[in-house]
Amino acid sequence: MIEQTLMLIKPDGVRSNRIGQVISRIEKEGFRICGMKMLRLQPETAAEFYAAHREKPFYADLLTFMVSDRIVALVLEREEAVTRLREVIGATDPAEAAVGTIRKKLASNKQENVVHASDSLSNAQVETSFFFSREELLSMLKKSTMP
Ligand code: FUP
Repeated sequence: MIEQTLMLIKPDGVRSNRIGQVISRIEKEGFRICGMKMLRLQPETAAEFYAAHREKPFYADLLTFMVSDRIVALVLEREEAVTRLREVIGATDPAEAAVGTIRKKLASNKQENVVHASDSLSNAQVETSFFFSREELLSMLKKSTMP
């Protein structure tokens, strides 16, 4: 099934000039970029985005990191996009990530791990709405039906 998913290039990826490298890799993997924007997360937005981790010991540090610089948000489309993007980015901890994955190649540690990718289709929809308006989402859907 053709799906759309959300990817973030995190502050460490932006700071280390890896935006192009990450985008080049995902394009080579057959993802089509439906939407893309650079922004700096507001603390309240970061807190909501990672609300599922509120009780975790790393939560406060994670929020500080996520607002420390700009991020790039992308909506990506392809067959089985959610599962395939998770495979391409690799495990949370770069030490455990498979060879050839983005995190294995570029991530520093479990927190500064370059990219985020939605872990389910329903989360992809919720997470996309953090960054893209209804009008932007509609224009992405229209484009996706074009040849
Ligand atoms: P992932 O889905 O691979 O991004 O990983 P999780 O949903 O488990 O974690 C979300 C984010 O929490 C990670 F991207 C980075 C951060 N994290 C830490 O900072 N420390 C940890 O020990 C685990 C996760």
